[in-house]
Amino acid sequence: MKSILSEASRVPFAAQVEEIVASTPIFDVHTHLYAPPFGELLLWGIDDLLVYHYLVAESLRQTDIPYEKFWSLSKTAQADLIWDALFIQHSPISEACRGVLTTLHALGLDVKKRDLPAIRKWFAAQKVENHVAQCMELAGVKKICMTNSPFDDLERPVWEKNPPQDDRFVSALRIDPLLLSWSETAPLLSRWGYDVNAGAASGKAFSEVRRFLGDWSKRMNSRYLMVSLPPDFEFPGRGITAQLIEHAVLPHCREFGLPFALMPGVKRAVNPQLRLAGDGVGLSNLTSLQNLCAQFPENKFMATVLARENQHELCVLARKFRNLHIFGCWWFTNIPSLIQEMTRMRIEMLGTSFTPQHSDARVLDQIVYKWQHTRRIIAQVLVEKYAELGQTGWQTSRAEVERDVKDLFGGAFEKFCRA
Ligand code: RAT
Ligand code: ZN
Repeated sequence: MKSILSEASRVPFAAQVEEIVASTPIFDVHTHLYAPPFGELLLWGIDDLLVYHYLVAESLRQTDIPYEKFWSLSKTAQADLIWDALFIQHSPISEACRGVLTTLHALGLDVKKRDLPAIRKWFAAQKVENHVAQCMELAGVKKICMTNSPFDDLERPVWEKNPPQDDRFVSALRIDPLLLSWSETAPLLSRWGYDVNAGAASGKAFSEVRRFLGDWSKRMNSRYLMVSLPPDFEFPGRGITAQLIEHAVLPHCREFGLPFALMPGVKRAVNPQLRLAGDGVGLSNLTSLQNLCAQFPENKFMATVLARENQHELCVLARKFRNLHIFGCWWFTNIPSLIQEMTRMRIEMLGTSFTPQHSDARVLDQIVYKWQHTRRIIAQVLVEKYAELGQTGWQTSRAEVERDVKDLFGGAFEKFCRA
C-alpha cells in the first residue's frame, strides 16, 4: 500500500484523512431513537427538533414565560416560542441551535429565509421510511443502538407484540428504574409474575431479577445493559443499587456475555420545573467503577461520564482495565470544545481502543448534525496525530487510516463485545 504521508504531501494527506473520516459508516452505540415499527416513539421533524430538551433549557433562559405556562402549550406552540427566542431574537450560536441549522441545511432547506412555516411544510411532505433512510445516509450511520426500557409504558406493549426486526436498529436494555427506584419497581416486577417484594432484596429476589433480565435481554436481543448513575454512586455498597448490581446484573451479564454500561455523573431534576431539561451534572467518584472492573474481571464494562473533570481519570482507568470500554462525549460534554479536548486526550492515552462518540439523538434528524459536527473534529485530531507520526519518519498508509477510523466508529466496540 502506497504511503500517503510525507512532509511534501501534508495537504493531500489531510484531505485523504478527512475523506476517510467523512465516509466511514458509523455504528451509533447510544441513542434514544426507535426503529420504525415503534411508530410514534420514533421522533422526527422540525417541531421535535425544536422542542429537544437541550433547546428547552436554553430558550427558557431567554424568555420569562412561567414554566407551567410553557408546558401547557402544544408542541407546535412550544416550538414557535423556542424558534423565536433562540433563532430570531438571538443568533443561534449554541451547539444545539447550530445543530438544527446543520441538519436543515443538509436536508436541502434554505435556513437563511428563517421561514419556519415553509420548513414545517417540507417536513409534512416527508414519509417516515424515506426520512429514516435519508437521515442515516446523510449522517453516514449504518447501525443505531436504541435505548429500550421494559419500564416504559409506551414501549413495553410494542415489544410484547414482537415487532418486526429492522436490521439497522439494535437494542440496549436500560435499567435505571430497576437499580435506582427499587421500592417502586419491585411491585411492578411482582405484578409481571416475578417473585420479588419491595423489602430488602434476598437471594430469591436476585434470582427473580435475573430471570426478568434474561427474559427482556432475549426479547429485545439486547447488545448491552445500561444505567445512568448519580455522582455519589458507590460500589461496593450495602444499598440496594450496589446489591442488585452485584447479585443480579453482573451474573446476568456474565451468563449472557453482555457488557454493562455505566453512565455516572447525572444529578436528576436539579430544577424539576424544567422536567426532562432539568438534570444537572456532578463530579463522580470513579473508584466505584475501578472496584467493579477490578473485582469482576469476567464482566465487561462500558462507561461514559458526564463531568469534564472526570474525563482524565476515566482514561487512566481504561488503560488499567481491558474489561472497560469508554465511549462518547455524553450530553453536556457533546460540544465542540470538549469533544476536541476529550478525543485528543483519549487518543493520546488509548490509541484507537475506545469509541469517541455516540449521538444520544432523541430525534432522528439529529444524527445528521451530531455526526457531521463530530466527524470534523475527529478528522482534525487524526490529521494532527498522523502528522506527528510523520515527523518521526513513520508513514501511515491509506488502508491503515481506514482501519483506525473503522475502529473508532464502532469496530473497537464490536470487538470489545465479542471478546
Ligand atoms: O442526552 C440526553 O438526552 C439525556 O437526557 C439523557 O437521555 C442521557 O443521555 C441518558 O441516556 O440518560
Ligand atoms: Zn442518552
